[in-house]
Amino acid sequence: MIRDAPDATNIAKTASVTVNNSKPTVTITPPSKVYRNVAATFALRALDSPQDVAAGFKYVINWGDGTAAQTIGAKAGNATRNIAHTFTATGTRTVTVRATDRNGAQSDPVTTTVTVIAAPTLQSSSINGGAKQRSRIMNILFTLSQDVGLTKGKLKLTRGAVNVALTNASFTWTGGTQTGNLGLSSTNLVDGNYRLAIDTGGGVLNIDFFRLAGDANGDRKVNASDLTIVNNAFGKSTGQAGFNVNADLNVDGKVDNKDKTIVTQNTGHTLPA
Ligand SMILES: [Ca+2]
Ligand SMILES: [Ca+2]
Ligand SMILES: [Ca+2]
Repeated sequence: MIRDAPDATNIAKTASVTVNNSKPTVTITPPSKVYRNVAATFALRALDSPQDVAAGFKYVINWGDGTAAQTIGAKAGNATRNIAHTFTATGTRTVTVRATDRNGAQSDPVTTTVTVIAAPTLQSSSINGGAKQRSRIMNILFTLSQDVGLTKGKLKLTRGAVNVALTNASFTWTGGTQTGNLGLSSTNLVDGNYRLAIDTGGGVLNIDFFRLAGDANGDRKVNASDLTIVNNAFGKSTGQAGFNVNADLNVDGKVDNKDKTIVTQNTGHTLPA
C-alpha cells in the first residue's frame, strides 16, 4: 500500500491578521488673545482614518491652570470641536490635549502655550468733547486700556430695547492711543437714554449717555436755566468771545434763534435716568 505523503494543503494552518488601528494625531488652536475671566474658545481637531474621523473623538484637555482635566465625549460627525475655557488668572499657561478614537487608540499629547492677559477696560469717555449740552450728540470719544483693533461692527447702540443703526455713523480707531471716535452727527437720535456697547473681544464695555433736545446744561430738564445759557451767548459764533458750545444746541457754530427755538419748543421736557 502506498501512502502518499501528507499533502501540505491538509495541514491545518493558522494565520493571524492584525487590524492596524492607527492612533489619531491631534491639534489645538488657541484664540489670538486670551483674557482673564473671559471665555476663550480653542479649536480641537484630530486626524485619523475616515471611519474614525466620522465617529468623532474623545478629547481630554488639561488647561494647565490647576483645574481638573476636562473630557469631551466623542460626537459623531464632529471631529472638530470648539471648546471654551475661562482662565481666572493672568500668566502663561500650557494647555495639553489628547484625542482618543472609537477603538481606544490615544494620540500623543499636544500642547499649546497661551498668555492670559487682563481684559480691556474703559479708561475714559466723553460726549461732544466734554460739552454739557445733550441737545445734539455729535461724537463719542473713548479710550481703552489696550489696542483691540476695534471696528464699527463691534459697536452696538441701543435706546432701551431699541437698536439704533450706526449705518450713517463714522468710526475711527487709533491703535497707538487705544482711542475710538464714533461720529454721530449724521445719526438721528431722538430723546432718550442710550447705551453704546463696545465688544472688545475680551468682554463688552458700556458707555451710557442721553439725548434731550433743548438741554443746554445736561441736567435732564429743559427749563429757564437752558434758555439763560442760550441768551447769554446769543449772537456769538465759534471763536468769538462769549461763545458757549453748550448754548449752540444744534451745533452749527452759532448761537441764534434756532437754538432759542429748540429750548422754547422743548421747555418742560424731562428725561428720567
Ligand atoms: Ca484610529
Ligand atoms: Ca437743562
Ligand atoms: Ca446753533
